[in-house]
Amino acid sequence: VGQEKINLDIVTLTRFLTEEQTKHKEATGDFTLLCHALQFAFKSIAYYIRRATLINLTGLAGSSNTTGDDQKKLDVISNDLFIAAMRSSGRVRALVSEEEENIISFDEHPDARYVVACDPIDGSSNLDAGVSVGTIFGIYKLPEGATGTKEDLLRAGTEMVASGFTMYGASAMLVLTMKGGPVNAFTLDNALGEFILTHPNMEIPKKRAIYSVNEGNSLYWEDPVKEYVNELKYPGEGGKPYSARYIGSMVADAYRTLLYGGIFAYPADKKSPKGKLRILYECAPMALVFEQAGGQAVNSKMQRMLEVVPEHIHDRSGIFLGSYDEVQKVIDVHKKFA
Ligand code: AHM
Ligand code: MG
Repeated sequence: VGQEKINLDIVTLTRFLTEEQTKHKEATGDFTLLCHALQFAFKSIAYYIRRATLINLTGLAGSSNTTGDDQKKLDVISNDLFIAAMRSSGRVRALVSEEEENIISFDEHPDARYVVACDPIDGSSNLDAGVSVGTIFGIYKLPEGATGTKEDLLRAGTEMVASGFTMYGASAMLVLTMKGGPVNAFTLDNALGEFILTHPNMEIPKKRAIYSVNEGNSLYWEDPVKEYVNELKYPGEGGKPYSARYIGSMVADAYRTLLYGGIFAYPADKKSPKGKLRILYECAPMALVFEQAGGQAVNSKMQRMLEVVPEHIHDRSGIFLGSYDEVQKVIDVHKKFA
């Protein structure tokens, strides 16, 4: 009496992965090992982010990455941690990172069957302010005989075997989905050093009156986007306008959208006709998560995001993702203009 009931049946990520593996008779355990390396990378990055201000890791590294963004010290460290983890897993043949101009091949593991695309720290403009950032990843399996060249990564998101992201927020939250399966989220218990399954079978609410977009770009928006956002803000007689929420970290904005519903958008516009966010390691992995949670994700041409095939590894796209009905509204407004 008066004692808290302690849950003795905790599903750690390790247990979850083991149970998943035994469900698949043909599984070799390679994917499980890759996921173990992933979770170690997330824990390490979370650890450095939490201590950044204390150990002089805030600020710029003095370099810039392929797309010309100034790199923060934590961008560089997280990228190195992520690459080292993928390399040492022995299960990754090649990797694309936002922070690396070229694909990285792990030639020491010629038989590895997976390729990974990642943004080691997404939302880094928020880092020094202690606002949530995240790591985004997409995993592809190599076809027979493929050696993990750039071309092996220039594939539609529909071909991913798994994707997800970790948000480094009040807690580190790992959202993971495997192709054709549910979306599960795990919370890092810092004391145990384990990701614990806290949000099994996530389903995004079908609709919710929240929109998330950098409205400072509205001067450059195309007409359909302007009209769509105006409809949210000025719903007409008796309608209630939407709430705006924009963190400026895709991972954090997406995580909230997944949980509460609503829409997140980074449209292509007159200033950035190809959009800002990258297809391989930002848009496609998120699109898989949102579709498998019951939502939708489309690009600025209203094509299904997962079917877009990039021409180059760092290609960008406009994106709208979120609740099924909210994304449908964007599609419908665009149809009127077509
Ligand atoms: P980054 O990968 O350089 O951090 O940029 C990606 C970030 C996303 O997390 C976020 O959605 C977007 O850029 C915010 O951009 P803006 O500051 O233009 O609103
Ligand atoms: Mg990014």
